[in-house]
Amino acid sequence: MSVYTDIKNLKIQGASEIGKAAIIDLNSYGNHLTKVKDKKDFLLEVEKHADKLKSARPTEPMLQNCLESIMSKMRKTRSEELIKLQKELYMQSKEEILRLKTNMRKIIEYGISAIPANSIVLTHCHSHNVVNIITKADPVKVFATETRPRFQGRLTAKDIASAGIETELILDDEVADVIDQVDMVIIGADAITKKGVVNKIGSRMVAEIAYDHKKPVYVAASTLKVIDKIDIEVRDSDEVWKDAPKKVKIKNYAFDTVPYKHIKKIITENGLINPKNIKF
Ligand code: RUB
Repeated sequence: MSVYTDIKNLKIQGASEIGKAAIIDLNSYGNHLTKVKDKKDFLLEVEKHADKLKSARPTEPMLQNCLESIMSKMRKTRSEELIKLQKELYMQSKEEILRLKTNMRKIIEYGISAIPANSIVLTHCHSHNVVNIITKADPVKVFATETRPRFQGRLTAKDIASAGIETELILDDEVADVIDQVDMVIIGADAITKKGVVNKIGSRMVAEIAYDHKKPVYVAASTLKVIDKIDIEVRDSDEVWKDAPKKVKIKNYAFDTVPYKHIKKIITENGLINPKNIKF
């Protein structure tokens, strides 16, 4: 299986992991090219591979931004020989990975400061930023939604329980029933857009319920996810109901948009930001 297929099939999931896996794969692809004629040929092949990786999840700005950042530098390279071009691709990929790691480390630090001692936290889906924050902040209890239809919430529950934190997996439909028990909601993001934060389908419902019950909603995300707007990914209806009767229509949106009204702060690598201050 290729990294492209693993991203497309959600074997690799979560914006940050997708970005990281794509960068590593782009570097590996370029470094295994032996039969290219010249510099132009090398750059063309690498660009084609970057485009293929981007198309695995076209609505993931972090994936697009990371690969674009590498390619924009590669296009300007003065290196001519294959070995030097490959070295440069390696250096640019390494730099991009370091940027992702540094951003996540800072998001974790700021995120920990947003979770008061003895808190009960609710989260939705599986965000690597959120899991890292929660496991280090060590709240007294975490509610994790199961996150239909692909159940990424099970990954979250598993990670948090393994860190020794009391964890309760709940049905997505159960959020309203437990919200009064929680102190705060913290979710990740796939995109930070002008209209709001785009994250796993159901995030909007979770945020609206929290808002109605006066519980703060925090979003943990790198500013590498900032983009004017994106189309919401529509996935195969089989994920929802495999042998559904033909007359039953199913629209399987992967994400929804949480309006800023429902978000208290966005935890970024630059600190806790008021959504109004995001620069597009
Ligand atoms: C995962 C999801 C995560 C964000 C943020 O969706 O919505 O909350 O990607 O993740 P999917 P991270 O499973 O469809 O990829 O904090 O890891 O970047």
